[in-house]
Amino acid sequence: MTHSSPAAGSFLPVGSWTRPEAVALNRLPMTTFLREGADVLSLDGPWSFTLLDRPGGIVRCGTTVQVPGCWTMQDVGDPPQYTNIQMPFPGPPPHVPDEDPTGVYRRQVEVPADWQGSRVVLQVGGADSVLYVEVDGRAVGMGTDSRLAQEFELTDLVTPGRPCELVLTVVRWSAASYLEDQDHWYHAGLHRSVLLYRTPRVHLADVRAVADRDPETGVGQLTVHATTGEARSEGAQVRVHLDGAPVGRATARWEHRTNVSTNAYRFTGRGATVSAEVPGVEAWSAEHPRLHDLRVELVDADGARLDSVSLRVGFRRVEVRGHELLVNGRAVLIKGVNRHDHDPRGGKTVSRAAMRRDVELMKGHNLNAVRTSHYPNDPYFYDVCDELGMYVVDEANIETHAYLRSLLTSSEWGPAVLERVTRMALRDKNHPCVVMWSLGNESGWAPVLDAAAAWLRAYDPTRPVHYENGYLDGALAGGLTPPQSWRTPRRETDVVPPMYPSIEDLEEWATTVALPERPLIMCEYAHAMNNSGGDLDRYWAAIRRHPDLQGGFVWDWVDQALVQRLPDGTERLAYGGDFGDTPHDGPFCLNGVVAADRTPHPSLLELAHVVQPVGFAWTGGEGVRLTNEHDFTDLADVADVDWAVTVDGEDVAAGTLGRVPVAPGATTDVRVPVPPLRLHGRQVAHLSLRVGAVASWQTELARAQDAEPPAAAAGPGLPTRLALWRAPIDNETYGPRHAERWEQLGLPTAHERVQLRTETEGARVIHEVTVPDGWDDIPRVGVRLGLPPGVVAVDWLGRGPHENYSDRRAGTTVGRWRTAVDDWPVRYVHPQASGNRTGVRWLRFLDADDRVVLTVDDLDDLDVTVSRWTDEELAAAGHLEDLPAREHAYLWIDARHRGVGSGAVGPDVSAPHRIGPGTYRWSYRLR
Ligand code: IPT
Repeated sequence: MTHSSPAAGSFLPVGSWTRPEAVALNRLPMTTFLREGADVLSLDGPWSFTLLDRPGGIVRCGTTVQVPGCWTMQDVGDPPQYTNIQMPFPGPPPHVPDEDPTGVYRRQVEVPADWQGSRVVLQVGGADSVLYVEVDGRAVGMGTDSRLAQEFELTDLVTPGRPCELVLTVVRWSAASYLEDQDHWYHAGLHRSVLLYRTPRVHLADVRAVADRDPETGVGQLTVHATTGEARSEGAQVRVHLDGAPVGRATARWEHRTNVSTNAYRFTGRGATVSAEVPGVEAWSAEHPRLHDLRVELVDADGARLDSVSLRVGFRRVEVRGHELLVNGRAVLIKGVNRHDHDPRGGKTVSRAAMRRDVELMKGHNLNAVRTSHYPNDPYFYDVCDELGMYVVDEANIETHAYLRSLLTSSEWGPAVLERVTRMALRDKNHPCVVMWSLGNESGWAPVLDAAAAWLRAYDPTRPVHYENGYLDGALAGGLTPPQSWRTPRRETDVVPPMYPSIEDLEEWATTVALPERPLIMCEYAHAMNNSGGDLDRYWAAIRRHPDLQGGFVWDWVDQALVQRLPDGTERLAYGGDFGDTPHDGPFCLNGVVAADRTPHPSLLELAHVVQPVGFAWTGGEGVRLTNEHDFTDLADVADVDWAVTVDGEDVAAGTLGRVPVAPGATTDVRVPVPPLRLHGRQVAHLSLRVGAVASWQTELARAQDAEPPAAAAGPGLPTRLALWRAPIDNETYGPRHAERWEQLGLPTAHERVQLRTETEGARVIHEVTVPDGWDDIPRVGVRLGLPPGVVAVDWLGRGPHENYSDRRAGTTVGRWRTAVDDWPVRYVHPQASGNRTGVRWLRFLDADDRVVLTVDDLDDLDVTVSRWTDEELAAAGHLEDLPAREHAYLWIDARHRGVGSGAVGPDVSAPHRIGPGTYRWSYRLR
């Protein structure tokens, strides 16, 4: 290595960032991080920062930035860039642009005086994408892989009690970027914490704890491998305590001896292994995340303590048996989401509080699994998953999407692949939450992936291996189509993890194709781009019907919108291209079931309902069958089962069945004491059941058979206009190009050509329209009315309270709801049609004094939208702030309204939720 003077900013072996095989130099082996308290010196906070236009180039900006933090989010003149499949810069690999923003971080650091005699290590939590380290102008090392910590030993470079200068240089674009071609924002900088830590010279370098538990007998088997570091200490012992009690000890082995046969045949490596049986140990699961404290000590021959570390373990067993993934012997259903580290202000820097909130929100919405798409997430996230209970598929930071079929077949990328996979496993091995290792995403197939899978299986036989592209072999090699193409998964994956399969393909797989020895778990499905998430109920009906389907991970958890400050000082939520980033992929980064600020989207509320762990079915009369889908929890331990009867949304009776014992996986029949009902006119009665916050259900009990209620006074005759179009949702713009087709059919102006026949009978308004032949699959058949001025709130009876569509309404109930007009639509970052409500029977529009301005009733379970914006305005807007502020609002009453599907990437709206040619007739009363 060469180094320039510190004043020049950094040492960088020329061109090393452009070499795929230059993975790391002088970097320490990955271990589980075990130090805390006074042994750690945080270097988080402000650092002096210089941005160069390229490594060793000219200064573009000198300032102070926060660590951890992406410099792309700190106004230094180098914004983030969003691309999906395409690389953010031109290739071919390993070409790296000459102009290559390079950040030089500097800081005075004083190692505490009482660290004298200790070993001192620098840990850089995350550097995007290549890191170079120097201390007082002396080159220390370098390394790649933006999503794992890198450690360098500084013991001989620093003097405790005396300041030194630490310089961390980060190069933004590198050969490594080709391995990090994920669909996300490209940021740059030190996005995770930086710290120094100390250990004794003779120390515990790493601990690997395997905590197995036999689900039949409840007997735990604890095996602790402690690796000892550095110098030699004859007769030293490793001692292990579980929850404070000693469970075993073993003598540590140290160095290779001079005797060859001892070395060759007996010495298995430095350290010690302690094993112990733990009878009757409580299991860890996502439902009961029971953790135990493990303390590992290194003591010398005289019993004096040399070193001591603590960690938490959970006893559980994960295995693939036949076509099932078993956790503690149960084929758990994977109710998962894909998660990127994303914060709307921090980019890849996510606070601990935000990570905890993510897991709490997931748990609160009945989810039990996360795939860390598509790289190891922040280490704290796994601590929270251990503690709160989530099954994690831990994915290595490998995606070569733009060069999927070719890149990894070149040998120069091999070392990086092995480093990324092995270092992830070495970091996360002790987390009970990690149930599978994943080799990465969309990187084709190459022998080095087989090698990586082989390494994982040898190192850690306790977890299956997952690889998304591994199931695609039949498609890539043999030209087969799903589900036949899933039949020949490569050996590197232990599960079949298809992406965005149709329900029909899943059913066919389960009934005619399925492999007897590999579970099917969808690694991505139900692409939740803005207004999306149709047919989730049908996916889950199929999953529950077929033991060959075991759930999956929705794409994805959070909208990757970023807060952008505009020149006038206001802020907006930005997507690809908004920062002048080119190339870019526009709003394709907005696929979250929660908004960037973690407000749940209606798709999450639907998901929470369809995966709820309690099933209900009407068995006739007063009978309801309860199914307990928990794997390890009796229903009686969850909450009371409460019931309520409503008539047109008003409660008429309610009660509780108290705690109902139902064993995990079992069903039981209960009787609900429904009172006799007398219904009139068009009244409808519903029965609802609820089990705490976990699950709810509603069914229609009865409908009145009487004549219509008497007609009221004549309506105000608001101007109405035919509506056959809606502002296309992203699922209609991307994927199937309905938006274009509708434009060609002239749907936005169809009211000028297609006749709407309207009759009135007293207050009743009756519409009829004939949708011409050939107008297949249009978004709606309805009318748009202008509402009187002064309307600020809506009170209605129908499905709610949140937005719902015919293919995404399982998570709603029929009831009486109220909302502000402004809150009726959903503020998707990329404006589009939103806010539909199905099954509407009446609406009342209220002014600021709560006076009823207009009543629209006698709707026959129609689809209704209320909005201050027209479809034309929504379709023309790129961002929310492009929409006009308006006093008055519009009301759409539709005979039919198209579903949402998930067609941007995945199945389009299914047949029952499409609208075609024919004559439609619908009516309502205006008062
Ligand atoms: C798939 C990717 O794995 C994911 O990262 C994301 O890009 C998602 O789809 C789309 O939003 S790739 C796609 C080609 C199926």
